[in-house]
Amino acid sequence: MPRILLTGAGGGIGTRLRQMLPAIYPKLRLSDLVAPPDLGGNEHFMAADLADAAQTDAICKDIDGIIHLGGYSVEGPWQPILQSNIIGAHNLFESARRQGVNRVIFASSNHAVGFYPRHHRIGNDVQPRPDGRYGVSKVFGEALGSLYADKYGLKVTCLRIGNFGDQPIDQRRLSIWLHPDDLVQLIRIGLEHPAIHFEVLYGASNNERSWWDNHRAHDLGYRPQHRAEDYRDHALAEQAKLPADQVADFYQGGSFCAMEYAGDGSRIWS
Ligand code: 15L
Repeated sequence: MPRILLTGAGGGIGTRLRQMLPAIYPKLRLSDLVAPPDLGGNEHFMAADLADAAQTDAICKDIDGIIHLGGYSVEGPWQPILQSNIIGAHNLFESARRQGVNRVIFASSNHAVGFYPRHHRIGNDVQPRPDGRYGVSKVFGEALGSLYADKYGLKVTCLRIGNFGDQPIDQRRLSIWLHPDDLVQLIRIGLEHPAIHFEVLYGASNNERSWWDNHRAHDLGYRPQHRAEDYRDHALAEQAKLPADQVADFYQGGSFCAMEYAGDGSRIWS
């Protein structure tokens, strides 16, 4: 029975996975900067600051597989992203190597490729086009995963997560939505599939409007159970309440692309 570490256990995705994973992986260790306030007596929690290598060593001890959600999860200032997502991701992979962890799932993001236009369908082999400092940190994490797979033999799966939740919340999310059940399916592939060496998969449900070619996930057995179009009317009604934005509406990364945007706007019409 594999011993699994879930970092970022107090975040939005982590909180949901805390409910879903124990049935599949009973030996689950949770970690975050501070314990979730509703921590149950049957849950195993270890606090850790990812920027501190001694602390990441401690949480990785006696672990077979890591689901690494921990870190700064949106666009923001450089310093916290540097500490949590750059230094923190390096510490995590390094501790995984030192402690003999076998597999790592790295929670990457659609924002690693957010500056691809929406009309451009992309696979998992395109050049990165991050849409902010957060996106750059996700590109860095994917690069670390590749290095630790090739050089040190870790089995690494990077999930470029779209938008996680029970339903798509606007038009953009109809293309990138990821239902919790489908994320669990992808996690199981990363932690259990015998063919994993280094993979980049898109964390997306069965979305008719997807901008991503996720055939590699399909080849590994991924069969998403949830359809974004089932929520189309609600998502489009929510979209109608939002102001139009030429940059955000053109690029896959949406509002992350529009933040601080001072680029060549003529590219949008070319
Ligand atoms: C992400 O990577 C963020 O963590 C999440 O909060 C959403 O903003 C999501 O991307 C998205 O693009 O909708």
